[in-house]
Amino acid sequence: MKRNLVKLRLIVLLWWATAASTLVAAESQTLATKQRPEDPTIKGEEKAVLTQAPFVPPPSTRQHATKVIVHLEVIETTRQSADGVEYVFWTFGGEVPGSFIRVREGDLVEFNLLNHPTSKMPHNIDLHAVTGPGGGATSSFTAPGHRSQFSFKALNPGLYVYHCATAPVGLHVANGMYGLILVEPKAGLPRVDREYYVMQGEFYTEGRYGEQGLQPFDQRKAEDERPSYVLFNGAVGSLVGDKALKAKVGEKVRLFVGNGGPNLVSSFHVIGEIFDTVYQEGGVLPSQKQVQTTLIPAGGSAIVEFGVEVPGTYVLVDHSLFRAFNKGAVGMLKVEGPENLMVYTGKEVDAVYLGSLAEGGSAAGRKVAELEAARKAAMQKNETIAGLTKEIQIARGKQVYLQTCFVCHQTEGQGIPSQIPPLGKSDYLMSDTHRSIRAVLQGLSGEIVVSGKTYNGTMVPLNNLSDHEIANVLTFVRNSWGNNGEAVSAEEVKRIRSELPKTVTTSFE
Ligand code: HEC
Ligand SMILES: [Cu+2]
Repeated sequence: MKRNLVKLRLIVLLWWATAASTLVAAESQTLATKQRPEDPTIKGEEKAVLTQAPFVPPPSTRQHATKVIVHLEVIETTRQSADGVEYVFWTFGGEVPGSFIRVREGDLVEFNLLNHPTSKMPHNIDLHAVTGPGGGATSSFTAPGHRSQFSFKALNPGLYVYHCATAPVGLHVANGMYGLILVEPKAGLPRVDREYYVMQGEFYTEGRYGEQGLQPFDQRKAEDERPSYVLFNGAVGSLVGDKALKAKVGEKVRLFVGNGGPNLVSSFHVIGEIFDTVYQEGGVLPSQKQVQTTLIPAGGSAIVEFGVEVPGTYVLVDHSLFRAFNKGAVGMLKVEGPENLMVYTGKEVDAVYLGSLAEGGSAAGRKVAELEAARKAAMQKNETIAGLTKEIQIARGKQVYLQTCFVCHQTEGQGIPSQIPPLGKSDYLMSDTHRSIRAVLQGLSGEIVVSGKTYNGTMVPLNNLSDHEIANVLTFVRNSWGNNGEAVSAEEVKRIRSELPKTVTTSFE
């Protein structure tokens, strides 16, 4: 395996060494022989404003075409794709997705592709907005430490994907080499209050979702189209918590949504919203109104617009739901503002309907308590280790919380009055660790009293979470929003899981 890699590197090195020398030679030739004829429609020039997702450059106020100079740098970089999970991303502009480029129909785009000297691979760019062979790919093949330049006229307005097209193309795209370029129609797009950039892409790693450490690319999984991650903007949690998209009640939001693939088609949906307008496949005609879910092909895009009338958290998903809840394709839009009861009342009636799922066994609970006490005593002897482990668990647990629990218990653990109990300052949570582990493993229903208030709802079992995930998320909630408690260990969770009645645990696995 290692030896093969070395061999591959050598071949690649040789390949770009030759490619680079041809390029240098080609450049002097190109400069000598190819002269772009004067274009009377182009007035002046400007440097393109590039932004990283989720941000979008401002619309142009120009009434004429100009020469827009783009400098896009390719950087190969190791980054977190999820908490504790690293991946070597190949990027346009240092991030996944690549920088957003915005030009106007009729502009002359002078495109400069720079490949950072620390890169190991040559790269190029195929912009779907280009009319010309390879969308620019053939003119932009660039060895590490080199720059290529070519120019194109943005003839067709629309929202276009760009991506690397260097062989093996699938690998370059799978490593994150894609982004969006908007060629705005001459008349511009209708005015909105907020514009954001969201791009989906899937990742194929040797480890399963969440497996810690630096994860190598898995060619076999890529061929079989079995990704371990399906992500918005290149990382699990890139659009949740304090990184969520923001808007205010009454505003109009426009999302420029792309799909880098390399394989999957996205069923893009915002939970709790209806797209007032969709520009299907990134074209410039508002092609459909009142859409729930829009398909975005691999290597394609869509523009969606909607007004936000009701405050709250709206969740962006790929509605192929296991991708959302098990592979990372979740983002959030947080809308602030006054309640709007005319449009949405919140829950009005909460009557018991579901049969109750009993709480966990009691004899088993006692035995666990004894073992637990012994373990805790042993652990407390080494405080530094205990403290550090806890910090790490809290950080990891936050990720689990923001993916699994926040939908009900809300982002700040505040719950929903008379429906979902709070986790912040919850005596129910803090007084009995084992009970809270069982709550997650088995679910919880029937009347409970949390900090003096009675709740009678149903929490579904969440035993698809691993022992580590449950331990971490409980450690996080037991140490957030005013809570201050001991860490919960994966061993504790494992033990309790193994002692639960089998009928409950297995039916959800
Ligand atoms: C589908 C909604 C839902 C999800 C998701 C959910 N819960 Fe709950 N949770 C509830 C409801 C409802 C109750 C109250 C049950 C009752 O009334 O008997 C509850 C109760 C609890 C309690 C005990 C009461 C308290 O406030 O201390 C804990 C602890 C808890 N949940 C933790 C979690 C954790 C941790 C997660 C994520 C791993 C989670 N819940 C995910 C709905 C949910
Ligand atoms: Cu590339």
